Amino acid sequence: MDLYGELAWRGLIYDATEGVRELLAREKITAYIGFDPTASSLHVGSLLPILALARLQQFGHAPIAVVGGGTGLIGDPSGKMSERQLLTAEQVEANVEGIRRQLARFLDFESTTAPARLVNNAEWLSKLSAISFMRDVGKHFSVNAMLARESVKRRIESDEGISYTEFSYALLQAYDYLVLYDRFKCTLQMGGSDQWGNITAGMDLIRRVRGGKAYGLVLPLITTASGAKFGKTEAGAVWLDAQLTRPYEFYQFWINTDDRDAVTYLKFFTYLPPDRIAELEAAAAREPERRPAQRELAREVTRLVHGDAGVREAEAATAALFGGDISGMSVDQLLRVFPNVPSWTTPYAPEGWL
Ligand code: 545
Repeated sequence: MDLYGELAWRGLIYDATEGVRELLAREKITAYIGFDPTASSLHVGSLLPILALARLQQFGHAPIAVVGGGTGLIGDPSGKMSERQLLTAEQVEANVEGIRRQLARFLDFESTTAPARLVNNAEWLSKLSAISFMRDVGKHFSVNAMLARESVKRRIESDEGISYTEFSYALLQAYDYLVLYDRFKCTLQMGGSDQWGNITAGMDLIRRVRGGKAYGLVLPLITTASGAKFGKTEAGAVWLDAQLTRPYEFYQFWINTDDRDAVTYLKFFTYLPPDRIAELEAAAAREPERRPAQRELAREVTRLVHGDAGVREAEAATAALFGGDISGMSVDQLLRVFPNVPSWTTPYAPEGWL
């Protein structure tokens, strides 16, 4: 199987521009995905694109992760119902560091054949002058076509409208693609399906100013069988940062996957091969009450994000809590593992005291 076959089997191809399949079969390419530093950590929703970069590398292609230190100062309107609050430069800078560190975990920078790269678009965007941006980038875009874009149209029809700042966002992302095309011969941009318009804007720019051919591929946005928003619990978003979401909570999030979603998520979020996933699917059909698919899912994703130590911590805590025996755990361990487990305090009453 080549990369395209692998992604297709996993259900990861929502849409792709003409010729992507042939491109991936024909040559080893360089491809990128961007992440805006809207928070100090990535969350489980970002795992799909992160793993897409890692899978790309496993098939011998070179991945670039772009941290949007520049675009994060502007704010992408794609898929957003209302205008974003601008982040301060300090917030963005702090968030860039957190996200950089997390992305680095999933990529191999030492590979001799297809090393990964991690770049910050502030490097070039912050140097771009307004005049050259309008002349060299803006001139290639038709406002008429931009107004017709779904994410822009929706906002124009709403009472709030859209600022010129967010309206211009797609041009910055398009310019990024051009820079990466020039510097690294990057010819594929991926992202969630909300990024389609931004990605095709970059392809168009590359064609107009370099006469070059670039491609796009978008992943599905993750849905749940119950209709609830993926990646949220009552405690809020499920973060990749162990300080924000403990490995135990992270593990439990995956254990709680709906039976109807478990196999889909094994394909989305793990590197397990088709035969292993087929086994788990059969086991789940035989004895759904044991949740074999969810257990393996939880173990695999927790290992990817928090390592073997994270899996051990999560499984020990799960056994203690659900097995009913926490007597072997120290107060410190309990507090570390269960900060968000419902709890109450009660005065100490030794046995026979009342
Ligand atoms: C910036 C510069 C580029 C190319 C892309 C970007 C970012 C892009 C964007 N992407 C989303 C995002 O969310 C913030 C959370 C991450 C900390 O806004 N304009 O940055 C998400 N992206 C991953 C997927 C996405 C997308 O990071 O593409 O679809 C979610 O699955 O929403 O040159």
